[in-house]
Amino acid sequence: MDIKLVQFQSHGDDRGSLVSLEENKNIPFDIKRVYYIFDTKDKVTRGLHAHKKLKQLAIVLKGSCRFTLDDGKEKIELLLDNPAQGLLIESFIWREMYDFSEDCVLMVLADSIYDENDYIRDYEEFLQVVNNG
Ligand code: T46
Repeated sequence: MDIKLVQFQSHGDDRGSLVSLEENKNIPFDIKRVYYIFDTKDKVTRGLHAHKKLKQLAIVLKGSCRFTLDDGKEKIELLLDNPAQGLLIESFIWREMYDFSEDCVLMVLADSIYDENDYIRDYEEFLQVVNNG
């Protein structure tokens, strides 16, 4: 599946920790957009879509949440709970995010500005596209 967990270097000392993100270095694309999800209510599932072109990298800055990732052939479940770790998600991966802790702050770096036409929000349509080209 076209996803990857990226481990960032954490610069730690007796004051605490610092992670630096640089486009086309530890972030493998031009960063065109940053958004973050927080204050997520109990039992909420977000996502429920795939992207046609968009590449993104998700980092949980605080707290934790779970991702289910699905390329139409297999499904992977992941817990994100480490701010020094990023989840790289390529296009044509169906994603669902759930089990957000109350304090979860999920930041996402994207390689393109927001475009609703890039979303596939219907799971049957997603399966058709990935399985029949
Ligand atoms: C993704 C997952 C991980 C904007 O106006 N600009 C933006 O950049 C984004 C991302 C969203 N919006 C608006 C569109 C909706 O009215 O914010 C509202 C909530 O967006 P959405 O329902 O798409 O949020 P999620 O959490 O289901 O999905 C988001 C991203 O949209 C998506 O690309 O991969 O996070």
